[in-house]
Amino acid sequence: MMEAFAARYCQCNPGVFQSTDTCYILSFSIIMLNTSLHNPSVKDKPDLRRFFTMNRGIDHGDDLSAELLTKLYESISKEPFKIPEDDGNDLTLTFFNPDREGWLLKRGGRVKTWKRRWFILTDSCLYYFQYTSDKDPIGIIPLENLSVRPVHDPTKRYCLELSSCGGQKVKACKVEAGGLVEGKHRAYRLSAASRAEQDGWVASIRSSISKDPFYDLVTSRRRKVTGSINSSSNNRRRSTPGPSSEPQS
Ligand code: 4IP
Repeated sequence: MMEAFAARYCQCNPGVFQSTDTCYILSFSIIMLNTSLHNPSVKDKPDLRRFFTMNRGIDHGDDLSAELLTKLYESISKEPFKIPEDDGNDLTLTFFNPDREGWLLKRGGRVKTWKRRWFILTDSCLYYFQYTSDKDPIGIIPLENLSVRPVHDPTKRYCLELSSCGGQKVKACKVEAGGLVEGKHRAYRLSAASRAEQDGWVASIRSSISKDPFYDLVTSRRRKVTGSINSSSNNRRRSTPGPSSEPQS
């Protein structure tokens, strides 16, 4: 498997390594680094310098670039990679070939903290995860009847906001230890890394938003009913004589 991976990687990324063997050796080295850094039973954690030493001369006697090794080291130390277990109940296929995926900052619902989350847009839903390798999302936002627009935020750049068309709370859910709970956002505010990504997300989300005509019907009925209740209670207030006009007994 590792040989096949190395061969395919070099085919898709010509010029990165001098031979497929380099890629093959580096892949094992990355797996070892992943285990050493994230397995709690490994007490002696290698630092970047040790990772450099481990990989000395692996590119046909040459060293790989310090930039590549540093990026790999930082990426693995920030996020362990996991090999998904097949429990027969996994969503991997759902997230295969998404419409869009990438890192975004997300502002919390009640507590307005910003968290870096991995977002996947697929099947008219937006899913967010803590890590790219997580099988289960933290949250799911169905895009039906939502709208998206770029917004200005005083603290973050390249923001976009998802809100419901009728101004109600956005229907979404979160996966917590006890099971699924309802999301608490009036609007989801997200921040992208660049103007191009902001535009890309707005366009992709916009084209994934589906409209349920039944929803519009219910919203307009609800408005009508609320409107007529308000106007009849106003009328009643107007026609009810105030205390000063009450007949004197
Ligand atoms: C949390 O803040 C995180 O921002 C949550 O994001 C967010 O949930 C919470 O919003 C917010 O209170 P702290 O971690 O600082 O407590 P995440 O779940 O991605 O970690 P959302 O709904 O945005 O996922 P509320 O509304 O659940 O409080």
